[in-house]
Amino acid sequence: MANVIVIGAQWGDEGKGKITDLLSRSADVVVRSQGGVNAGHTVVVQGQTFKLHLIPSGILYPKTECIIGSGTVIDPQVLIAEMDQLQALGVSFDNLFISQTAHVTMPYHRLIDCASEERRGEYRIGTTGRGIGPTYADKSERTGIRVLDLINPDQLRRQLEWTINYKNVILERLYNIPPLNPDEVIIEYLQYAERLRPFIIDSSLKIYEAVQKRKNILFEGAQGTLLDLDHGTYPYVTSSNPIAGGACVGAGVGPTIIDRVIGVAKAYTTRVGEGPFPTELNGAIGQLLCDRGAEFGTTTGRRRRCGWFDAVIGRYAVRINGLDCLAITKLDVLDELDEIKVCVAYEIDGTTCAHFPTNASLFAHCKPIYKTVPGWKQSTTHCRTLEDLPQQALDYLKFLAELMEVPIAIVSLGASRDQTIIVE
Ligand code: 2SA
Ligand code: MG
Repeated sequence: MANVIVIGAQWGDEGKGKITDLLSRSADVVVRSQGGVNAGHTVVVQGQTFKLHLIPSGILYPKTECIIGSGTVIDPQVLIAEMDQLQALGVSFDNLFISQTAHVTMPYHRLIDCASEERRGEYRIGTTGRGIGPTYADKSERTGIRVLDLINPDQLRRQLEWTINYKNVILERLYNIPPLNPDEVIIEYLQYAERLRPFIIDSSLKIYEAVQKRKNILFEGAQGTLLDLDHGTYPYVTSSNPIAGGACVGAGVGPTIIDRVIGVAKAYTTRVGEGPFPTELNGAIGQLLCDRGAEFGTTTGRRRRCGWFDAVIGRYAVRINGLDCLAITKLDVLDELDEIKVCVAYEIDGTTCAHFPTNASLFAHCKPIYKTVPGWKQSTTHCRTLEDLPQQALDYLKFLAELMEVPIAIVSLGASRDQTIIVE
C-alpha cells in the first residue's frame, strides 16, 4: 500500500470515511493533517453508528497508529466526548497520538464563528459553527493556543489571561456577547489538558520514524478540494488546505515520501453551506439524490445541496492534487434514474470554458454544458466486480474516467465494507 494520501475531490462528504476505512486495513499509521471538528465521518462499530470528527478511523483497528497532526485544530471538549463514546465500546487509545503543535479551539472561537456568520447576513459562508475559521485565523495572527501551551499550566494561564481579555473586547463591543471569565476557561481547559496529556507527542518526528521503518502511512483528508482555502471557491471555503499538498504541510513530511494520491468523488455532486454550485438540482431529481443518498451533514445535520457530476471540477481536482486515481462512491444512488447528466464544460457569457475558473465571480455565472447518458434502472448494491455492473453503469464510469483522464480504482455501492468494487 505504501504512503497514500486520500483526499476529497469535490466539496467534502465524498465518502472518504469509507475509503479510508478500507485502506486502513493495510495501513500501519493513519494521519489527519488538517481541519478540526467540522469534519464528519461516519463509521459503524459493532453494529452501532458513530460520527467521528477528529479521531482517524484507523482507531478501530487495534494495531493501527492514529495521529492527529500538526495542521489540525483541536477542540478538546469534542475530542474527549468522542473518546468517551468509543471507550464505552471497548476501543482503546494505546495507539492514539496528538501533535503538540496543533492549535486548540477555544470557547471564543466558537462564539465568534457563530456571531460573525450572523453578522454577515446574506454574505454568510455557511460554516459548521465549530470555531474552525477563528482558530486558524489566530494561528495566522500568531495569537493561537497550541497543544503544547495547553499542557503547560503556567504558560496556558499567561496566554489565556491576555488573549481572553483581548477577545472579550471583540465579543462585547462587536457582537454584544457577555465576556468570558478567564479563570473559568483556564480551569476547564486545564482539565482537558490532563486528559489529553498522555497522547501528546512530536507528531512529525513520529511520522518520520514510521517512514524510516518503511511502514504504510495513510493520510486521511477532511473536507474537499473545492473547500481549500487557497484553491477552492473562496470565500466559500474552509480555513485549511484539504488538498494533497496540505497533507504534507499538516503532517510535517516532505512530498517525496508520498507514493500515491487517491481522490474520492461521489457519482454526483453535493455541497453543504453557501456558495456557487453550477450543477445544483433544485427540483425532483435533487430531492431524489438527497433522499437516496441520505445527504445530511454528519456534524450539523444540515441538508446537503445535490446536483449532477461536474467533470470540470473533477479535472481541476486531478490537477490541483496530482491524483493518480479516483474512488467513485455512491454509484447506487443513481440506480433509479432514466437518464443521467454529466457536466463536461461551462458556458460563461457565450464562451465555452473547459477549465475551472478560479475567479469567484466568473464561477458564479457558469452554466453547465451537459452530456446526457442513459441510466441503468436496476439495483447495483450487490455488485462486487465490474462485470456484475449493468452495461450503462460501466459506460458511465468509463465516461467519467475519460473526462478526468485518470483511472477509477475503487467503486462504492453502499455504506457497508463489502459493497465495494476494487478495480484490478
Ligand atoms: P467551516 O466550519 O469554517 O469549515 O465551514 C466553511 C465551509 O466549509 C464547509 N465544510 C464542510 N462541507 C462538507 N462537509 C463538512 N463536514 C461536515 C460533514 C459538515 C456538516 O461531514 O457533513 O455536518 O455540516 C464540512 N466542514 C466544513 C462548510 O459547509 C462551509 O461551506
Ligand atoms: Mg463528512
